[in-house]
Amino acid sequence: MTPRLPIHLPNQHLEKLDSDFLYHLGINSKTTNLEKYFGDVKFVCMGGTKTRMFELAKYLQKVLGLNGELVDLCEKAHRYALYKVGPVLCASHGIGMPSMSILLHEMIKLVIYAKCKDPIFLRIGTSGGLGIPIGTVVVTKDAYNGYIRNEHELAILGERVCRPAKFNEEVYTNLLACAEEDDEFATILGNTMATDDFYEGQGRLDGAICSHNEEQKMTFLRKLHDHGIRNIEMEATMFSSLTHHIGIKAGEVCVTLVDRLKGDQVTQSNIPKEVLEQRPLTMAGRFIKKQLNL
Ligand code: R2B
Ligand code: URA
Repeated sequence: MTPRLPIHLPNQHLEKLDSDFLYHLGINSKTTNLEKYFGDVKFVCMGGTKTRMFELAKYLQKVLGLNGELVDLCEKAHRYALYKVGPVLCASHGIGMPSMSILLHEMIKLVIYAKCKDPIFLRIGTSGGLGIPIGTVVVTKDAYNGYIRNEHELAILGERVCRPAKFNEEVYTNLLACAEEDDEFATILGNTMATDDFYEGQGRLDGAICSHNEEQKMTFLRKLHDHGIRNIEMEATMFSSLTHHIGIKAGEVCVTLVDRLKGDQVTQSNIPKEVLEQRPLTMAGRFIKKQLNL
């Protein structure tokens, strides 16, 4: 099959570089044989924390019948953690779009330099739900920014640049199809809002400052619900727009930790956090297994 991924990224300046130092990964494109170490990568999974990505890597070893010591390949750079399990990379991205965008730029360049064939990028995360039971897994269709627009906005050279924030239809359809009848949780397709702030940006009343009231918050949250938004997190617009712009297939699957129509504090659930956090990992495991025809 011919790879869909373009050989050249939409950045002609990269062609003039003799070597590219992926600074936050601590990897040099010239001194590391990227094709040898990463050429077989088919999936790049990203999630907020190092611990969760380690758990994902361990879980994927089980799912794929692989073993061996899991080594953080980016430990020396002291920023993100990166584990490799057969054809899957598991990387932590931190909180929010600035942090994830740095990782994403460097991971995309890494898979391009390594000549990976048509890799799929997934974000496996946590979120706040809107009118759905805590613990529901939301597969994202379209991502909305803090202005309730289906786009990602970025300041470049002092100008406002907006790009569509769309996930790949084939990926979200296949992710959704990974739900199983006897799952203890529901999996739904919905739109996701990504904000640049956990407190005021997500309409919370419990930040260190707040100048809106309960009624204004509820009006805002109901408006989001009317846009088909079922969960709120902090990365989806950047992630979907960057991958869509390049033509990389990407998807996002998140568990909800709170129902924002019922409150702001992430303490409502009597289901342990580890059980909730395992759910999107399970979905990712099933997706990868199916894609590999295992
Ligand atoms: C979900 O959880 C984090 C904030 O607590 C953030 O990274 C996100 O998107
Ligand atoms: N992550 C978020 O960004 N918001 C929530 O409400 C919960 C997790």
